[in-house]
Amino acid sequence: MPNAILIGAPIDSGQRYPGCLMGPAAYRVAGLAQAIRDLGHGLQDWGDVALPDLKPLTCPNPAVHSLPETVGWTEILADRVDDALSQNGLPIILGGDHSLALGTVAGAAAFARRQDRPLFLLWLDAHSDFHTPLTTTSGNLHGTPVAYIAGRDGFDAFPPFPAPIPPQNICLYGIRSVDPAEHAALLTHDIAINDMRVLDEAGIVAPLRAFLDRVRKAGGMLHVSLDVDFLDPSIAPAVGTTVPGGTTFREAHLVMELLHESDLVTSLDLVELNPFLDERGRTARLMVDLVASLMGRKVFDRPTRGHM
Ligand code: EXY
Ligand code: MN
Ligand code: MN
Ligand code: MN
Repeated sequence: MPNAILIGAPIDSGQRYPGCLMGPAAYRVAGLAQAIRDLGHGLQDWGDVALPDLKPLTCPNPAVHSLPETVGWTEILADRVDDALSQNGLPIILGGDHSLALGTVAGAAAFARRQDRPLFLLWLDAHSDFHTPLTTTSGNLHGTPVAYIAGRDGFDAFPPFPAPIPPQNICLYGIRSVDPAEHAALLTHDIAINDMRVLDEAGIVAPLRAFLDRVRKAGGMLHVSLDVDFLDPSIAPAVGTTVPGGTTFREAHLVMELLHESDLVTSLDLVELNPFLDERGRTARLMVDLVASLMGRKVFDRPTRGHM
């Protein structure tokens, strides 16, 4: 595995519940860097990204707020993630709300295009985040990254997405909250929608393995975007957008273990942690443990399973 590169993204402008900007500090306090080093990986911490000067930008949808900030974060994070990948690193972005993925995936897409490799996206989230700035009713741009990444219209204020990810290369996993406009748009895109109904029936493993097999066969890069609300609120309360019925502790660890065994992950977002809503740091610590599983922590080291 390449060296991990931590990139702090202290962002809470993509939604209205203050506190996500404390996320990068919480991950550092919870020992993320040491947990990764303890697994034998090299690690650099590039510190927190600073918001560049803002451009005056407006949106036809009056509900949208914080557009100049969100575009600023998008530009700087795209650059940082591209830089980290160009240095042969594994960028791990410490959010910050999910609007940061507008930039991080753009950076991964720019790098993948130069490498002439397809980029795949695994979106671990309660939400589909498939609004555009024109369809969002909350005006919270953390609900829009998947639409930007898939090349939907409505992002005129943003840099053109470097190479939109074909819908077939996008996998939504764990979703259980989709707004009507998102639902209508998803029906016209061939995105793999593994909502909780699918995972309840098929189990947590088979749909993920099928997606990972496609990434491997294509020689693809894989960006994973892990939203705290992917997890059930009973184990991960520190998020402003809790939705009941999320993944359990064991299911979430199994997802991370499968991702490690696949050896396919090339960049990772940790988003929506709001330490102000946490209970004695338990959500931050759980997220650190999940990253450790993704980076190879095991209870018992057995030979790698045949097909992984
Ligand atoms: N769909 C809702 C909205 O657009 O406001 C909720 C979005 C929540 C997004 C969180 C980050 O995953
Ligand atoms: Mn650069
Ligand atoms: Mn999200
Ligand atoms: Mn979410």
